[in-house]
Amino acid sequence: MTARPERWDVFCRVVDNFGDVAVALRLARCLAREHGKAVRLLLDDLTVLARLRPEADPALARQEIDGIAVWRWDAGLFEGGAVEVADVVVETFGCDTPEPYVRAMAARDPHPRWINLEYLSAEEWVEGSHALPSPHPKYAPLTRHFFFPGFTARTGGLLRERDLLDRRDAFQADRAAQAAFWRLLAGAAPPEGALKVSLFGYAGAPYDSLLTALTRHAGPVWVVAPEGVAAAAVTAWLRGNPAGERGGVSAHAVPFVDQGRYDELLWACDLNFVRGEDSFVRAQWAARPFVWHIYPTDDNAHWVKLAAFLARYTAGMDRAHAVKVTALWEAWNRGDALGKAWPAFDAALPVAAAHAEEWAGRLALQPDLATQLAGFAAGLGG
Ligand code: TRH
Repeated sequence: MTARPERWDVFCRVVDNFGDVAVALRLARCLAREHGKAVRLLLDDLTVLARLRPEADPALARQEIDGIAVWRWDAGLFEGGAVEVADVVVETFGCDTPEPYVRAMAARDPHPRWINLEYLSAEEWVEGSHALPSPHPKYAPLTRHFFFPGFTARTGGLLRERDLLDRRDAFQADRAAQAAFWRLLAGAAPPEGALKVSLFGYAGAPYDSLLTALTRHAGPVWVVAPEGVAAAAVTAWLRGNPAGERGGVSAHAVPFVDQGRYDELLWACDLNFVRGEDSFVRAQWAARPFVWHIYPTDDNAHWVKLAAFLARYTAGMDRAHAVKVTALWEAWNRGDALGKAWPAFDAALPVAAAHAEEWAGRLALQPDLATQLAGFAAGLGG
């Protein structure tokens, strides 16, 4: 008789925006599809899921998406009744597993393995904290382990579907597929030789200054901004039109696309402006130059995180180009005018493009996060 698949519960509480759900959904999908786990994803807000996966119905308390069970994590979901806990419990971004569920974990023998998946950071201290145990103060010896994504061998790696890079390479080599993608998304294909740019960021980025600076690019520019802050900025720059042309820049505010299409957008562009955590990682797998708008935090800790990633990312570049990339990223995150930083960055794009490919190739040498997490859980026994 074949053993039943190992049961994993992944908890995710939506803090803000899309990334928390995006990461949890991607992880759950990899664990189910690539590691044969029976995964239940518990989300406190299904509206974000429905944006990323339009076939999800935010009204349903339970549904199946991409081969995983998705439950709405309502308050009291685990109150007053037998709670069936999983073999492995993953709480994402410190979302705190519900107390009745923790009690049931402590009562089960053997205890489920319990892992907290942390936010991604390139800071040095992450390596020293990755995989550390923390016995529960009330239910010890029940123990939670901290699992950190990251860019080095002493971290948990990055989410990367097994077929992602092959699908990327096939799409980037297929001009017909790209033309079809552009026609579907923007109603037309970019002009031959255009610099193709995708825009996704937070309020406060200097979108208007970027679009105006792009009119100075030597050759046509094609800009696409999915629905949100960037799309509103494009429409404002086009004086109220969602699509149009100014100074050699053809700009398009387009609908928000599903996660699969968003990867294709990143693969089809020559330069991607991204934000948060998931699009930030997806842009790195696209192996194209990118600019990261980091999620700003009130304590300004995001500047330390930005600098830490830039230090790692530019370490392999010659200093002159590293300075230009850093200057544009910092200006973008500060909301500064780009009149000076953009031309220098533009001139460095060919070098940045080669570097982006080398960086993606280097990252791909690491085992992916789902594989490392499954291996880590197996190593915890139980
Ligand atoms: O939406 P975000 O700003 O989410 C952020 C991050 O998760 C950050 O770590 C967290 O601290 C903060 O929320 C609270 O950025 P992120 O992480 O890039 O998630 C956006 C997701 O949306 C990503 O998976 C890409 C996807 N996306 C689409 O699927 N279609 C689209 O059209 C666009 C623009 C994005």
